[in-house]
Formats: sequence, structure tokens, C-alpha cells
Amino acid sequence: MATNRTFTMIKPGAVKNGHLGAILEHINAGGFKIVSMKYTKLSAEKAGEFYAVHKERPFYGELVEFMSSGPIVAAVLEKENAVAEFRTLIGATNPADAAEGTIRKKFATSIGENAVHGSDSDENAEIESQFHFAGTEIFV
Ligand code: DAT
Ligand code: MG
Repeated sequence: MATNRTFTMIKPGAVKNGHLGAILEHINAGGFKIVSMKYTKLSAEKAGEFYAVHKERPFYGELVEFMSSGPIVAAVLEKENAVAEFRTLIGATNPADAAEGTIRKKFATSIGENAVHGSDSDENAEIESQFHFAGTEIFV
């Protein structure tokens, strides 16, 4: 994947609480183009696989349960320097530490239920996009 793409999920809590539209507006206002998007739901097995890197962490069980608790929106986003730019737009993992105006500051309810996912590297953006989308579902 080119360095101008990242992957996001709008997490179950944010969808359930009716923040989907507002979060998509933030993403749009941040200058990101949506190149692929789907409304979907993760099984516990798929959520566990997506977050496998955290499986030894004490919060893994909670994380898997939360991420499979309801519908999500998965999307591939495009902007120059997308991974870093999107991490800035969403803010710190813990909403208590997130900067004013960030998506997590506005919409996260806790560190575990923090509204959105953003890839942390170009390599993971590619892996995570392929986890959710077939190549033919990614539009340029
Ligand atoms: P990020 O989503 O900012 O990349 P991460 O990769 O460290 O953060 O963790 C993945 C997710 O796991 C995070 O979005 C929410 C959850 N999580 C992280 N740290 C946590 C903690 N201390 N307690 C509960 N959930 C946590
Ligand atoms: Mg992460």
C-alpha cells in the first residue's frame, strides 16, 4: 500500500450512540478521501484475530467482547501521510489524554471504548485493509 492510505473502524460504541454521521464528517473535514467503506459486524473470532497483537494484554478479553458487540464501519482512507495524519485526527488512545477537537476526545467514552481505530503504520494499514476488504472492493 502507498504511504498515503490508512485503515479505520468506527467502533461499536460510537455506532450504537449515533455518532456515525458526525465522525464521518470529521474524517471528511480532516481532508481524507474514503476509498472503501462497509457497515459490518465482527464475530468474536474475527475481532480476536484483528487484535491478536494484544492477546497477552489484560484488556484483550474486554476488547474482543466490545469490538464484536455490535455493528462497525470499516473504511480505507486516503490523504498524504495518512497514517500519522489520521492518528492526529483521532487523538490519544485514552480520551482523557486526547487533544481538544479530536474524534476520541469528542466521542470516546473510555480507553477501552474509544470510538475509532486508526492503523499505526503503513504496513499495518495494508494488513488491516486486506483483513476487511478484497482488492476489488478498494476503489481509487
Ligand atoms: P490504539 O487504538 O490507540 O492504537 P492500542 O493499539 O494500544 O491503541 O490498543 C488497541 C485498543 O485496545 C485500544 O484502542 C483500546 C484498547 N485498549 C488499549 N489500552 C487499554 C487499556 N489500558 N485498557 C482497556 N482497553 C485498552
Ligand atoms: Mg493500535
